[in-house]
Amino acid sequence: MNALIEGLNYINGTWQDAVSNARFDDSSPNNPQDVIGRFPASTLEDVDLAVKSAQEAFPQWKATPAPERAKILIKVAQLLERDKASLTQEMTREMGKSLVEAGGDIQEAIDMAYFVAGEGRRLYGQTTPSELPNKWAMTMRQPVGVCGLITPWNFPIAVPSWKILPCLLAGNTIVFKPAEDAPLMGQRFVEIFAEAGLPKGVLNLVQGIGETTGQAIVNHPDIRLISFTGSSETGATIAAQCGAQLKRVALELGGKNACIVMDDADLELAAEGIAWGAFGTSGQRCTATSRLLVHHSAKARLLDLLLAETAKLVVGNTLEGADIGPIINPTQLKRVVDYIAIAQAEGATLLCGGHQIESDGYFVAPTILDGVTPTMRIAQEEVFGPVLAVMSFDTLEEAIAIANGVDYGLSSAIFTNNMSHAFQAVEELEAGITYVNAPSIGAEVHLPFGGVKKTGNGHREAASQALDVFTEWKTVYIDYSGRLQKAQLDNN
Ligand code: UN1
Repeated sequence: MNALIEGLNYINGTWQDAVSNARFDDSSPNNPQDVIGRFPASTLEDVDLAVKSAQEAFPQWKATPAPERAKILIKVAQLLERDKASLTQEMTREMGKSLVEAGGDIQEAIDMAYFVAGEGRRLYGQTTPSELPNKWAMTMRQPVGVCGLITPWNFPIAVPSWKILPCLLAGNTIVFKPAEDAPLMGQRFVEIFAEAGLPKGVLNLVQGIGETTGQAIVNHPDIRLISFTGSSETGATIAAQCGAQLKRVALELGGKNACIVMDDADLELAAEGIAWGAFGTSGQRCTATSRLLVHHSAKARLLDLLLAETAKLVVGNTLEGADIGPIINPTQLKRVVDYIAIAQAEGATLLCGGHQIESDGYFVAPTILDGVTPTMRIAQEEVFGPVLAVMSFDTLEEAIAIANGVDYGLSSAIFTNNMSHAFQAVEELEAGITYVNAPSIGAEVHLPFGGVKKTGNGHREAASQALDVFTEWKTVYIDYSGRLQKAQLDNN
């Protein structure tokens, strides 16, 4: 058995316990008897210390040239590469996704670190002609200040990397709270920044529970910006709280992602893609395929193929090599099982799965529900589990209307070999991301990530667009005419 890890906060360059000394347990969803460690249950006092440290570090970090800041990110990438194998094991143990997926999560952060480091030598502003002679006009990016970053457990290194890396590159300082279901990964990530030589106070780690620690961060008057990934319900509360404080807020929230399969599609490819999109990470991705919309005439064959693909998936302890791991905790497990029951009560038919698997961990068999109609709760609400709702249609217009008939708009997919169908879907699907002949999961870090409608509030993560979240635009006018030139006077 591994030794129990006594986790710590990281404030002003020092690893320390919460002021109250309170702690919470972190155990493996593969087997809750496997307790990984105990982490600080931080309160407002700890958040206060972290904010003060971030405030003190800010002027120096802001004044550090961006290419110099970027060098630390390169080092972070190298250290992640060095530690990838051990981090992969720890991630699978802590939050249960398969070893190959955990390795992919860390690789995403490595890719992101190299990509964002390149921005250190770009961070472009614009110059533009002034309307007046002998006057110069330009824009430049500036950091926002102290940022509060609150991240989920399902991508416990990748999603923090989407936020922390561009936030640092832009010259901000940070109070970071990882999810209480994956505190070890948060600590490991911060250890890497410390080893890479990030100056003290620039990145502060405050572990804790969302309702207390997260709330203290959101409501702290000296934090200028909140970036949060999680449920739409929590996101709406955070948005309201930030709104009242006139605080910047970037939200990445839920999804109810549809995959459309046309009768002209490669059905083998579609079946393989849908099984991966729906059941990868046990469906615990905001991009998971949770609705399958299939053309009537392709339905019987596609479902046969899909059931065969699903039957191949090994569900169980991912440390022992299973493809599909556990649900993260008992609360989520109950939610998933309840949704399956609600769907059946509303008239859906179970094609496979539908039950919890008897074992030590929180496992649910991959579940496919047929006969779903667009107004059922299973067709509308995010489950965050390995549950796929199947609906059918006659025309692409009908499919797009069903796909768009939900509150969310993160990812979407269409399988078709007809170019017109593909482009019509790209044009009309109300989603931040559309895949053609690929499942709804698998975003690449150099493209913007985010959604429309209740999936967020209009921001994008990753890619160079992330800089729009973490910078303020400064507009600069330089008048070298030597006289007072009055703009906006009608001299005509
Ligand atoms: C999330 O599920 O919170 O593209 C975001 C994908 C993942 C998404 C991560 N990288 O499926």
